[in-house]
Amino acid sequence: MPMVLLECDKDIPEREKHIYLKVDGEDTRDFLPISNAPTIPGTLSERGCSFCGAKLVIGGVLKDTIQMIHGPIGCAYDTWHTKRYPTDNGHFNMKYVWSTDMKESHIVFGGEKRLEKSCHEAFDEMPDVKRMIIYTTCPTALIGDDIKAVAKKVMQDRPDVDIFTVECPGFAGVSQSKGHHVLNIGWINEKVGQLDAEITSKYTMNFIGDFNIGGDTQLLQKYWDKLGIQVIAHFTGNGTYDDLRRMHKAQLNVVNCARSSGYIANELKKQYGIPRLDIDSWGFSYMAEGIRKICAFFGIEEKGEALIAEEEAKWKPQLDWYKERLQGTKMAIWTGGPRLWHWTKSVEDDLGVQVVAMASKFGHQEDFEKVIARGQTGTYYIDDGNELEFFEIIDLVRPDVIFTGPRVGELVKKLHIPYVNGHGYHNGPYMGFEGFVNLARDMYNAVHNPLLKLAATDIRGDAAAPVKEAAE
Ligand code: CFM
Repeated sequence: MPMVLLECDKDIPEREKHIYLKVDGEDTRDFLPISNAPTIPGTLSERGCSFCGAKLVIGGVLKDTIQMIHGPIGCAYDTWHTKRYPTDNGHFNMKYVWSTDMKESHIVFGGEKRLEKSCHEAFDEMPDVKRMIIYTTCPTALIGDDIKAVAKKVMQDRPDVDIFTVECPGFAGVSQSKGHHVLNIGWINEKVGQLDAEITSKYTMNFIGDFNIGGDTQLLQKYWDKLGIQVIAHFTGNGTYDDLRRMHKAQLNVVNCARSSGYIANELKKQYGIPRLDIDSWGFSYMAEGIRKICAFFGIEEKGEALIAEEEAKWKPQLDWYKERLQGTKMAIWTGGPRLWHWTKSVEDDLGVQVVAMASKFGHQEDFEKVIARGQTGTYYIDDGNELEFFEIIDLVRPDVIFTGPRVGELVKKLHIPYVNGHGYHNGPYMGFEGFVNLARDMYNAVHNPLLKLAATDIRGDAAAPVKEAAE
């Protein structure tokens, strides 16, 4: 029976439908874990809210845009400085946060005036910045503040600015996934098609679903430059607001994160007839396959082969050094969703690593279909996992390293299991050829860190004695 009821879940047996163990001979189509469903009361979810999916994941990556969060100050805190998406203009996006700082009286009497004032204050304070995204949050959505009307008024008062609004309060959906969707659809319908693009190459594309985590976008950009492909817009790594208004000008949409950004690629196809091509950007085999697919589209296969050969010659020896030493390492991946299917086979093929457990916070059915197809038998696949389940799974599969966020990572460290930041990376970038060597290096450093043994030493009682004696 591939669905698993863990010991810790006996009081919330509904969790059984969310945990799957891949076994030989089962047809996965009959046993897909439930996903993208409301969190079951009683389980302590690791999910983020829908506002976070729009602001922290997609909009906040832009390098030239004021991110105005219309809500209490707390809504701004966790969307500031907690993500690592650098930019080539001095990381403007990571240095500042803007909030209307709503207090009780504003909730009672309405916050539109306050929002209008805050918009002007922000533009006055930063006269070089002319673009803004305004987000609603739970309280301002509940009191019905009309942020679109405020944005319109501010744009009338300041003809040189442009403002986009995202009406996706935290409660809008079951997880951050809803925020991705709202931002994607709002942007294509309200902003794409507004500006013309200067075309400098015969080959043009948008790169969709790269958020420049640890410099991923900038690393891959070197490949596109070498291939002579002009990237009209990055959605949204190291991207600008205005480039995203030009997305309709590209010949091809290349999608990395299908979960957060597949929606806009689909709409670009529907509304503008631009084809969509999905690739995996992590791992040597996948990256080479992605470059081949893109080059085949443009008819520049030879250039693609030359680039792959050059990169492999440069980085493969280092990858192989790590592969030799990481063979058989047992890894768990507990992130949002897509990285499960992007990584499970690439670490297996390129590093000889075995993935033994995977947990997704907000993946949909299609993400589980992909990951279960690519993953191994004997592996656990969990939707919306919680802390107790993580501990129990650790006992069952004994991973050597866990790729997850700092929240869960700090917990597993106490069990003397090393973690690598699977969201923001330890020392990225991780995409592309060079990036995958970085990932291998961080995994190697984590698994072989001698401090782990020291941390596991029980210093109560006799074990502490020699140190004490030596000090005397
Ligand atoms: Fe896409 Fe992302 Fe991810 Fe994501 Fe995320 Fe992320 Fe993630 Mo953290 S856009 S779905 S909402 S690849 S922030 S950069 S790492 S959970 S698997």
